[in-house]
Amino acid sequence: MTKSALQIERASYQPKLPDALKGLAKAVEGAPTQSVADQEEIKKMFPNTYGLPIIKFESTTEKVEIPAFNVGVILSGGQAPGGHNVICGIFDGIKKLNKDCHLYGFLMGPSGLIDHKYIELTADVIDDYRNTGGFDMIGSGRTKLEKKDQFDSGHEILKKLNIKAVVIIGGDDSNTNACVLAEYYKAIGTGIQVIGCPKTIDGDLKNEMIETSFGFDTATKVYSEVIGNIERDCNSARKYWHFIKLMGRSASHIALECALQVQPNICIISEEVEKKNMSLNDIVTYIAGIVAKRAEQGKNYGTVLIPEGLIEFVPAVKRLIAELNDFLANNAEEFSHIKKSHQVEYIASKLSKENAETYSSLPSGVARQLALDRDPHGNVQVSQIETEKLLSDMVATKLAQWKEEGKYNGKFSSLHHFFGYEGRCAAPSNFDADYCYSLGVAASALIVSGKTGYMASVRNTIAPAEKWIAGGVPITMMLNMEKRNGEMKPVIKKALVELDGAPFKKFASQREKWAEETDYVYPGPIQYFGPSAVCDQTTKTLLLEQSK
Ligand code: FBP
Repeated sequence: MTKSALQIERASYQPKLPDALKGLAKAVEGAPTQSVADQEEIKKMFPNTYGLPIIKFESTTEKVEIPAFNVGVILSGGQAPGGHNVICGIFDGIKKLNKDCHLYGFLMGPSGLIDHKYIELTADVIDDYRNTGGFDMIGSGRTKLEKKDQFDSGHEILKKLNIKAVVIIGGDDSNTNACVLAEYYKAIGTGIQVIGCPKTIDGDLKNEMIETSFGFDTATKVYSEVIGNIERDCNSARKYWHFIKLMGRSASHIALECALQVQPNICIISEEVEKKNMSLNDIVTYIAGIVAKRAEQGKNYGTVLIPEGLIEFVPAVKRLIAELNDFLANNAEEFSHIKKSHQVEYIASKLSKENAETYSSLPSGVARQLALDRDPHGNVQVSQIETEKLLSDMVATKLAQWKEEGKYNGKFSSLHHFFGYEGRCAAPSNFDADYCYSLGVAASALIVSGKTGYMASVRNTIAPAEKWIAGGVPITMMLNMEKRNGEMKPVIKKALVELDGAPFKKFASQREKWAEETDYVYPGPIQYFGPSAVCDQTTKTLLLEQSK
């Protein structure tokens, strides 16, 4: 493998660990837990893994002989910076307990477990990937682990490789699957443990016990760097409005974090759009209003941040998507025979009157995109919907109308960007490198403590790493019932932006000033070497949320 100078230097970076994980750790159990909602139903579905206590690790000097054991690991879903360090943490964690332990990586996501595709992760492999971005060590995939025959096929290979525990590194959907698998393996008495790890750049896998998902820190730093560069270009040329869509699926955490970092003229937050029951036209009027105001000051330029899931949060579109999801789930066979050119018309003819009207009012490109295949977890593939173009076209039309009415006399020229894939495989920031490595070591400690159905957790993350609190949280604690592919299912509750939370409040208190003045901030690239104040800073979201 040919390596860049940064990769070579970075390979020797020793991630920081919480004190409790530096030597030997013992698991201290807290009080029993409950799911966030639908307790009775979830308890019934998870009789073996419901109500487990929270685990906190404390360092111990008590040395116990641990017989060698084997572990399997899976990377699941979208890439997020730091995934390799979780695997390195698991490897170092189990080798510290017994040097004869082995680690196996299942290839290309959960399908590797089902299809028995794996490699052994030896020290040579691991050392090549320390502190690197990407998931290319073993690849990732979005196969949904949900059926008994998949679990049984997985069990066969786990038994054959004498694997004691499997670690699933994934987002809310993948950790939901980890929970279901843990319950199944416990129920049939396999003795195989399943541990989850909180991954996703989207930042929407968080709750009282999981402060942040890994990858959010690095990805938002990469996006903020490039948005900052665009802002500087914008403020130099002074002739374009830049419409920038940002990844993040449903939640607007990425857009909000970037807004806090770069202070754009406009940032739309989907959760606010929903709360205020805004229509697409209301959003367009809001943006056009700011464009017009800046034009009065001779500023025919600016930056607009748009979360990729926005369209799903416009209440009328949300109602439409809910009906569309049910319709597509129940009529997949019939729909597959409809010619592409007739699909929009066909769908409109099957929907309720209100939703058919909303559907027909959407530009045909967006209407077609909403009818596209869902991902294996039933999600609309929002990264493929070009909201940034849709909005800038609608703003241009509105401004042209205002011009005719004599309400606006500026120039409007727009450029479009979509930042998402650019940030998912970046070399992890110090925060993500440390956090991920700690999660991996915590996962190995959960395994040796005999736990299953737990997500590795590291808390107190705005303190220096040695003061971080490592442990495990029962995944059933995060579950609630939601409709997926037309059926009610137990799933991890997605964390959306809270409008009464500190990050949104901070943004809301500043946005009018940022809209009219030009007060851009240029964060620059992630720094891997240098003063801690520059290299170890975490996200503004985490700082604001945790500095209560
Ligand atoms: P995860 O939820 O699996 O972490 O994926 C995050 C994400 O990057 C979303 O922000 C985006 O909408 C989606 O993946 C894109 O999916 P794909 O990689 O399949 O194109």
